[in-house]
Amino acid sequence: MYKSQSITVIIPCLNEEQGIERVLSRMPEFVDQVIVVDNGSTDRTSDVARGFGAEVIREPVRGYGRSYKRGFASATGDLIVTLDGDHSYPPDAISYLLEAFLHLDVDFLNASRFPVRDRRAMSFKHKFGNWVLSLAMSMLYFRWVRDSQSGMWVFRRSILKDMHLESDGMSFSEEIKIEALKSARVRFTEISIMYSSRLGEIKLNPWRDGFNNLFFLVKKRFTRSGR
Ligand SMILES: Nc1nc2c(ncn2[C@@H]2O[C@H](COP(=O)(O)OP(=O)(O)OP(=O)(O)O)[C@@H](O)[C@H]2O)c(=O)[nH]1
Ligand SMILES: [Mg+2]
Repeated sequence: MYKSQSITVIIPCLNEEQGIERVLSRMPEFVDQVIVVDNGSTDRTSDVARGFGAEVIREPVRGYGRSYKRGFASATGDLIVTLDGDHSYPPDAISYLLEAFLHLDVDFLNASRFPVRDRRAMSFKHKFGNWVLSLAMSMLYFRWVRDSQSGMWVFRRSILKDMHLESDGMSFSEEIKIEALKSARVRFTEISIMYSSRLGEIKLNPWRDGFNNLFFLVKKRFTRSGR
C-alpha cells in the first residue's frame, strides 16, 4: 500500500533472467502485487521471478502488448505501475512516481526517459527514432508528448475499462498513451526519470519496430478506434 492505494507492478519479460533479478531485488516493500508476464522465455526468467515471490503468468502468444493485456487481467491494485524486465527503468523511482501521481492528481503518469542523462543508455539512432515517434504522436493528437515510447507508466486500474487496446506488439506502449490522452476523463501528464542501459540481450529491432510504430500511430489516428 502506498498512501492507502494498493499497488500492482507489471513486468513483461522475454529472456530477462539477468535484468529481472536486479529489478525484483530493488522492488519497494510497499508494492502489494508483482506480476511478471513471461512469453515463453527459454532462460531462468520465471524461476528467478518466483524466487522473489512474484506472480508469474505464462502467456503462450508472443508480444509485448499481448503480455500487458494478460497482466492487466490479473492485476488487483488500485494503481498499476509498469516497467521493463531489463533494468533500464529504475525501480527506485516507483515511490517518486507514485508521489508525483498523487500530488499532481492525475490518472495516467508517463515516466519520460528524456533528457537522457546516461550517455550509454541510448544511441543517437534510438534518440532520433524516439523523437520522430513522439513528434508524430504530438502532431496527430494535438498534445505535446515527450516520450511516446516509454515503458514505465503509473495509472489507475479503473481507467482500463474504457480503453480500446488492440496492439499485441511493441506499439502497445504508444497505444495506451493515446487511449489515455484521448479521453476527456483521464488526466495525463509526464515527468522525467533516469534511464540506463539494459542488462541482457536486446529484443528490439529498431527499424522494424520503429516503422511499425509509426504506421500503427497513423492507422490508429485515421480509423474509428483512434478518434
Ligand atoms: N512477455 C514479453 N515480453 C517482451 C516481449 N518482447 C519484449 N518483451 C519485454 O518487454 C520489455 C521491453 O522490451 P525491450 O527489448 O527492452 O525493448 P526496448 O526497451 O524498447 O529496447 P532496449 O533498448 O533494447 O531495451 C523487456 O522487459 C522485454 O523482455 C514479448 O514478446 N513478450
Ligand atoms: Mg528495454
